[in-house]
Amino acid sequence: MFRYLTAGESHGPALVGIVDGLPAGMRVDFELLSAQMQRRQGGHGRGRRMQIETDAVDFLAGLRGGVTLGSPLAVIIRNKDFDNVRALMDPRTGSGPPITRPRPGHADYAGAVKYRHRDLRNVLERASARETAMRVAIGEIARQYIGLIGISVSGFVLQIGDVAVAIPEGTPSAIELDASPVRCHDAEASAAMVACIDQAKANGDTLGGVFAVCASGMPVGLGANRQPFDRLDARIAAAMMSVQTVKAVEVGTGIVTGGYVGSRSHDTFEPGADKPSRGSNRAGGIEGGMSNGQDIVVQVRVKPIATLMNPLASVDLTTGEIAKATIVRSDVCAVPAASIIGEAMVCLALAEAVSEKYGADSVEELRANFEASQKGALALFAVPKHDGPVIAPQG
Ligand code: EPS
Repeated sequence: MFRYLTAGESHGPALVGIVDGLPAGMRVDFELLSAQMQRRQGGHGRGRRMQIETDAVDFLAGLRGGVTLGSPLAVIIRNKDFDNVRALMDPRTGSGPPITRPRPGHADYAGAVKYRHRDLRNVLERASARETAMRVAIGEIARQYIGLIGISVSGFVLQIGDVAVAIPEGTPSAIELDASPVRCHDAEASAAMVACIDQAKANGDTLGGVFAVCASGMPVGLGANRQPFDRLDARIAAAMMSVQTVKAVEVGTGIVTGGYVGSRSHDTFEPGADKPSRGSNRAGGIEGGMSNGQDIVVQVRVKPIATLMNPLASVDLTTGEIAKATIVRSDVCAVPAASIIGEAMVCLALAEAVSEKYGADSVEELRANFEASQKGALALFAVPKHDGPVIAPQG
């Protein structure tokens, strides 16, 4: 089974990832990997840290000659900023003055109490979104894996602050998205989003927003309705909620259909050439916790970053007295980066589901399992052609 773990502090020596369950014989495209790493580092509104880091991905195990061996993949991204803060962060000798004024909205307070840390740095280092660099690295590996059976995944920005665009009909192209400083397909909205970020920066404030992730080329039947967390929508929602700053996930048109009648909420079946087609995709590609063959469409809402240059009220935990929250170097807006991280999380969730359904030790076996499954699904619908709608048997 495909599974993964990550480790690493924001200003520690490195981020580390382990991916287990990839089939042998998969050629890794390193150019696509670096392009994705650069996309995560970009986007208008990022802070100075991104001028220090280059997020080069190295492999320590699981690959030979650029091809997976079937053994666990070990991945490392060194933090260049570690050289600037070695005295503070060295795993053997690191120490420094404690941070004691928790930022509202950050992990600082809950983490300090949970782990009994008196220095909030011991919490914020792992809570920082720096670790998402590793998620994007292993998410790109997952994308290349699910790409073997024709699935593609794209994330893009729909809203920053109060500047919003409607979700487009089709998926915007990578060229369109790379051309936008905020990864939004609409040029006019992109310019307004940039202005909104600049204004927030001038105010010492931060911004959140909304991004979408679409997966196309989906086979029917990824995920399962056997147990609660076998469900694909539950897993994708959990994967998205695991990203720092994410506060809400919508599958398909879930938010608005909550206020609709049933006749306006579902996707009708229509007769098709070799299988039924659908009148719409309100379900966002998932019914009963299983992919239904339509594109998976998820919209994700991201809160503004918790570190404000004009900080909110807090309490100094060492004195119990009122104080301004700690200011540390940070970003003004990371929604464009979050859209790339969201892509990675969908790729990772789908990789788990793909390995469950078509599980294979080699790419060859994966392809054979996938083709057999597709053939079997089509055979199921090899019914005599007629003009009316396809009627499912009752009961
Ligand atoms: C982050 C704070 C900032 C961001 C960081 C997330 O880091 P620093 O304190 O080093 O300036 O830049 O994001 C990254 C480092 C990254 O690679 O995305 C936080 O507190 O969450």
